[in-house]
Amino acid sequence: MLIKKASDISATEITSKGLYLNRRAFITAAGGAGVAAAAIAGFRELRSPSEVAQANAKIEGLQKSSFSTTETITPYKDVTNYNNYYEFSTDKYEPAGLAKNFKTRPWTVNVEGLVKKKKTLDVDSIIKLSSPEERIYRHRCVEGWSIVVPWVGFPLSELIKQCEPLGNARFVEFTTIYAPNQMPGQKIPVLDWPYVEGLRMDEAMHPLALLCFGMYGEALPNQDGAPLRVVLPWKYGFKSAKAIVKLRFTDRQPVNSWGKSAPSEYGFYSNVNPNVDHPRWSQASERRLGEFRKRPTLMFNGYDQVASLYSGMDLKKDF
Ligand SMILES: Nc1nc2c(c(=O)[nH]1)N[C@H]1C(S)=C(S)[C@@H](COP(=O)(O)O)O[C@H]1N2
Ligand SMILES: [Mo]
Repeated sequence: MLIKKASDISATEITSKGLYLNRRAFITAAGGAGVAAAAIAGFRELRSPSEVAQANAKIEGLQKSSFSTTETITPYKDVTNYNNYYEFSTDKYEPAGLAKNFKTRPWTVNVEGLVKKKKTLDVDSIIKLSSPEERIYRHRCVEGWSIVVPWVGFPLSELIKQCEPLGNARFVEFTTIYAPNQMPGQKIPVLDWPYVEGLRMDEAMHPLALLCFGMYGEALPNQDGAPLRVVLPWKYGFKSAKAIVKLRFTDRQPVNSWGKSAPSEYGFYSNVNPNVDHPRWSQASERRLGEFRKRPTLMFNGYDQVASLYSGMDLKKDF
């Protein structure tokens, strides 16, 4: 992963935050009391799958989450124009343009490995499994920048339960689509494609782990991982794989793409940890997109709820 200069990141926070607030006002006005009532009753009011497939389609009936931070949300413009998505490009400004025509429908997700029954799920049936929530999470990239994003999705555990993993499944592995004709970065061997990530089962089942298909009240933009990604706010960003086509349950720790390419730099756990530096840079502080000052990085990115998952582990060794 490359390091960007501070001057590479724009800082037009005020304008874009206004834009975000307007979006919110629009969503509320459009939804009205019906949506609020539906949210209370626990119904989801997603639009039809074909509409959700369209970038910028509004997702209605969003439930608020007690896991959300109240910190200032990063401007939509920054979150959608500064992306790590090596399948498209190693230049963070390029995925927004290069992913414009990426095909996210039809889309299926294969469920393999240690499960009761292997199956193929359509992404739109996955999206309908549970009520969509808005989760405003901090997200910390291993390279030292952070963002605050109102993701849309539901707990990853809901999907895992549907997969019916066997008792000996200890890990879940996520694989991203391999489509070099659509993803120019996959023609370059920067990583061993397709992109693979993994979690221990108890991490994947933790209520903070989000299966994500939207952001800012809308369907996920292609450059942010449409149609389906995971979001793991206590881990460095690269653990949150985009454009997932496969879930494989296994009894062995998966070999993830970044760990394979540079094992001394990117560990399997990759929990945000200000006390364990990357071999080439400090992880003690971070810069939020849209800001100039540095802020201290927090253990588990401030998500202390996950600490018990790692009790008894040496997080300097299992970094
Ligand atoms: N398939 C895939 N998923 C990926 C990546 C990638 O290159 N390919 N980059 C990761 C990294 S390093 C980060 S920081 C986040 C960035 O997510 P965002 O662009 O939505 O902010 O996506 C992660 N998921
Ligand atoms: Mo990252």
